[in-house]
Amino acid sequence: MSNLGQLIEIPTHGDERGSLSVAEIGGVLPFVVRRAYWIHGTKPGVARGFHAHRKLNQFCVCVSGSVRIVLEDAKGREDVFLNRPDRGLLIGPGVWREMHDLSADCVLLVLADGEYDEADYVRDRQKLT
Ligand code: T46
Repeated sequence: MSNLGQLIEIPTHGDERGSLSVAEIGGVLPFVVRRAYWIHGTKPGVARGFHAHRKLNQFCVCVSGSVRIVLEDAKGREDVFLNRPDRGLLIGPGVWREMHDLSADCVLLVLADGEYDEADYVRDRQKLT
């Protein structure tokens, strides 16, 4: 369960060949994807993130390995563990995020509703409202 983010089961088609998971607008995706990036090859013991976004919505899928994502806002803080390619985490604006304990094989795919914009980042935790 998550209150600060939304954990979403991704429709997955399995057959004798394996599995295929789908994230599409009108399905699990509440926004049109304008950017995709993925985090991989993280060095042992390294944590990432440590910011919130002013407007950006993102859908994160750990397509390989595992990661612990810490979410925080002015009301609380929680851990979300991602380790399945058929589950996504929706994170909206105003939520602080940190990525910890990324496994060596972790590939974290992030789908976003906006282009990269440094002005959208909130890097001072005290400014979370
Ligand atoms: C987020 C978490 C989950 C770009 O040039 N374009 C991009 O689209 C992104 C995302 C990053 N960059 C550059 C900016 C930095 O020089 O790539 C470098 C690493 O980015 P950053 O330090 O912001 O990476 P993380 O892992 O701390 O945060 C990223 C996203 O930036 C952020 O939006 O929510 O993953």
